[in-house]
Amino acid sequence: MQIVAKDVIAQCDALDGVEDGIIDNPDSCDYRPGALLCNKNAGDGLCLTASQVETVRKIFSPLYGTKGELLFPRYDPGAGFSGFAVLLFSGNLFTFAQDWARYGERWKEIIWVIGH
Ligand SMILES: [Ca+2]
Repeated sequence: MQIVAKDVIAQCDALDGVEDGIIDNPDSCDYRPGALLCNKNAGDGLCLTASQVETVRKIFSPLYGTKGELLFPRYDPGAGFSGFAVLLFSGNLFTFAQDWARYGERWKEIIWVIGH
């Protein structure tokens, strides 16, 4: 994801008037990852496949539900890809959400027993 982070900065850093490696107003950044697409001139793996470019495009695009409702605005350009992003983009459910789905009914029983 480092290649994407660098490209985001390259495209959007100067939009706030200062080239300092920080995107002060992510809403002004309409990041487009297409320039990272591998072609015959890309040599050292510093490019993305078409599928990866599409995934990155989706990460930086709003997510809408089946009825057109906004589910998630988008990942802010310049937010980086460590820490919380690892949880978001790992392909796995959050641990808490996963545990809630797995043990939620059991927790209700435990809470009921404690309360009575
Ligand atoms: Ca800046």
